[in-house]
Amino acid sequence: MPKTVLITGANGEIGHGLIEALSTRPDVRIVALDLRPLEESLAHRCHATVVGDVTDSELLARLASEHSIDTVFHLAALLSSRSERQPLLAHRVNVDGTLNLLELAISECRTEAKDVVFVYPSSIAVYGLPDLETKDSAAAVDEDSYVEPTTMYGVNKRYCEMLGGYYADHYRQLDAEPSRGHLDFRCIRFPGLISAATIPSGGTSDFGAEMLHAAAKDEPYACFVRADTRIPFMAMPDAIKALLLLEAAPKARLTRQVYNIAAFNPSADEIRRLTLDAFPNAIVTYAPDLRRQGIVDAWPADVDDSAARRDWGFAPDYDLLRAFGEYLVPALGRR
Ligand code: AKB
Repeated sequence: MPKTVLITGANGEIGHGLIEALSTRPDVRIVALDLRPLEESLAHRCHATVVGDVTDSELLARLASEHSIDTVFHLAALLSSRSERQPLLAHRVNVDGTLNLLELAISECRTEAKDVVFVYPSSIAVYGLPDLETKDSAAAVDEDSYVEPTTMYGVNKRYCEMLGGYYADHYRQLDAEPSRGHLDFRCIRFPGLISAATIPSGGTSDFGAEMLHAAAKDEPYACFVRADTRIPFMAMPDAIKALLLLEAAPKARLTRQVYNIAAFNPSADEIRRLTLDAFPNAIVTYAPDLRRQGIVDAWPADVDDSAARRDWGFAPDYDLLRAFGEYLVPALGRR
């Protein structure tokens, strides 16, 4: 029987790559949900496309009645900068929306007596380093250190990590009869992601991608963080690879529900220099936005992803130089 995979936020940065990767698998039927109609290049790859809002529980109930969901990739979210500007909307989408999807998944488990894998993208935004001295001395932060988010987005992501753990391990624990189906919650804390296919919106790690895409379009770019700002980044193909690896991993191999993954952690100026190497006429200046700077200064310079490498074999294909030389610059040149 084909496996039915629900992808929320399907039109987003990660959604594009995930649909392209999953649609090559004959055993997978994709149900794509997004606020906006799916681009035609993606829609024809899906078994069904639904235009709607993850906060609409009636819509989700109808969706669940029409499809027997086996796996959920819940990508829909407002990112960190936009969440700071619209905190109540962020909570509604990032938390209430996730609660709705967890309820949809656990209902599938209980009514069909099957396990549903729920893959959830969290973020380095759950970390809150207290000051730059601590950030510089902390080196690679593991999953259990400095989990003190300072943004609405980071708080949302941390809460939903815990909510997923509740639905997986403790849901309705006072019921007389335990459910025969279980929700299998799996979570990745993503670094900043850089895609050649899409320009991010609403993130605070977006300076990396914005700089490169502006240069490719021969537009000047004023970077909103300092030149020495350093956070973890990853090329989008490795993010997609990680989601698929984690989803497919035997549950017995997993020693935790929430995993860091890492690839490279350049400073903003290292990104600028590689951008200028690729686009010599680019004009990249610095105009730090002290408020947004404060957000990324609280994020770790690097994360420890040894658990992901040990438990489910994650290893990035792209380091910084390969990401630019073999993925970003060639793809942007073609675009
Ligand atoms: C953001 O910048 O808000 C996101 C993230 C780091 O999770 N890209």
